[in-house]
Amino acid sequence: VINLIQFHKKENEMFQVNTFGLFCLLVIFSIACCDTHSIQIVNSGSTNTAGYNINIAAMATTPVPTGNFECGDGTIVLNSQVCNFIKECANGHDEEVCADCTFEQDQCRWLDQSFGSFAWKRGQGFTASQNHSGPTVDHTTLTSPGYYMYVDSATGTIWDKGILELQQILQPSSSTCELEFYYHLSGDDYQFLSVHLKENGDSIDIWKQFEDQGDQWVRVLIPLGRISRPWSIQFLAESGFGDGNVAIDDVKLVGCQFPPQRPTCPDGYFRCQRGACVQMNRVCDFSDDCGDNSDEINCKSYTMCNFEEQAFCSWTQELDNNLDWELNDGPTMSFETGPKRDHTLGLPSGHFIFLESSYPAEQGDRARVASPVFNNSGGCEFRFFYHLYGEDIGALNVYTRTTVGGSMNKVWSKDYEVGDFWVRADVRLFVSEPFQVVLEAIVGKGHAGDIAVDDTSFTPECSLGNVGLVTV
Ligand SMILES: [Ca+2]
Ligand SMILES: [Ca+2]
Ligand SMILES: [Ca+2]
Ligand SMILES: [Ca+2]
Repeated sequence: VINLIQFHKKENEMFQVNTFGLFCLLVIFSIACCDTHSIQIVNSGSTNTAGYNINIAAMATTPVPTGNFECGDGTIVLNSQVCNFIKECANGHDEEVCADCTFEQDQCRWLDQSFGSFAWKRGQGFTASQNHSGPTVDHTTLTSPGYYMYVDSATGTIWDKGILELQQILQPSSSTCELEFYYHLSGDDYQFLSVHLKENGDSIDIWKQFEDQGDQWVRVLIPLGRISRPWSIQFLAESGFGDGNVAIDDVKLVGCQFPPQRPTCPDGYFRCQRGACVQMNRVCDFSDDCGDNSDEINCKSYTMCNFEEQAFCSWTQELDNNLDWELNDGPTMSFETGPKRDHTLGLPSGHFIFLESSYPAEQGDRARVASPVFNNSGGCEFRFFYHLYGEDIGALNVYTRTTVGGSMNKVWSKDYEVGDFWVRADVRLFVSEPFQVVLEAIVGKGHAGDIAVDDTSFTPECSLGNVGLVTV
């Protein structure tokens, strides 16, 4: 039985529902000038002699100016403060409408953008997959009523692309930002799932998988690091030859937030303009650790190179070796090795220096660059970001030297694959005479051994010397 109650009320005038027994209330409303009003349940309901009562009213709301976001508690923030990883709404709502989604209530801000029938859908329990290769439960609840997003190859033809895209622009992230999600990939033949980072029309794949994982949810954690421009994320599924199924669940951005404001900062910490505290060694390292970039403003006493405007800055190629470090942007020429984006910008348009390990390079070949001459006034530190991705990685070494052509002192080394992301290195230098730092990359056993470095910086305790080193 449906009781249709039609009413027309003025602003802020309440409407009362009176009923006995079990009931369900469906409110269909239309209001003139909807953006200035909201329907509100004025009280949560009570029982009296007239039955069960709920008061509903169309309440006038303060209009939200364009370019602003309503927190939902009466306060507003700028649109640019939404998903900037700093809670500006008192209720934190500006950071709750971003990428995170369990898909239990709805699809959050994730929208299917596929062109054909091979499209992402919200599903639960068994999928419609012909051989039931899809999940039977979701990941959030591990039960069949739980929801996930999926694409089924039975609905598409080979190489069809299913695109699931975040409709919310994310603001620049902190350097510890990671993307976590769970995926279910099963079927007879290749079904691809990849994750793409999108920025101003550019799109790069930051993760991909095409191997059958069986009937299980697999966790993925992708280090995103600092991304210095507004960005978004896309999941891309590609249909293979046979019947298969790709599903995702529990998407979450982890550690992307900036440090909270504090009344004072402890010793050894830098006080950001916005009142947050970051460790002193994070100052002037080409990474906005504060969230307002104030740790990257007064850097005159640091010797820094981001390989953007000034190519190699004060790094010079060494001539006593058979290869050169090269300047590059975007992906390197080889598959499954080398960075696809730099560290400074976190984007394909950013630059870095790298060793190309493909032919004609041979195993054991080395490339070296040398820093200017420094004096160490005590506590001198060399910071840089490295990228060691590929199964044939040779070695990345850091040396100090006090003469040219004499012996070198190895102060840092890595000779194995780390992964497809940038990693920070802090090297404390203990040399007391005037010295240079030498960055050396060595070719490994195959072409999948590209080695890259970006964002080098020396702290103010490394003061630039005014004479060269003795050549022996
Ligand atoms: Ca915010
Ligand atoms: Ca779920
Ligand atoms: Ca920093
Ligand atoms: Ca760079």
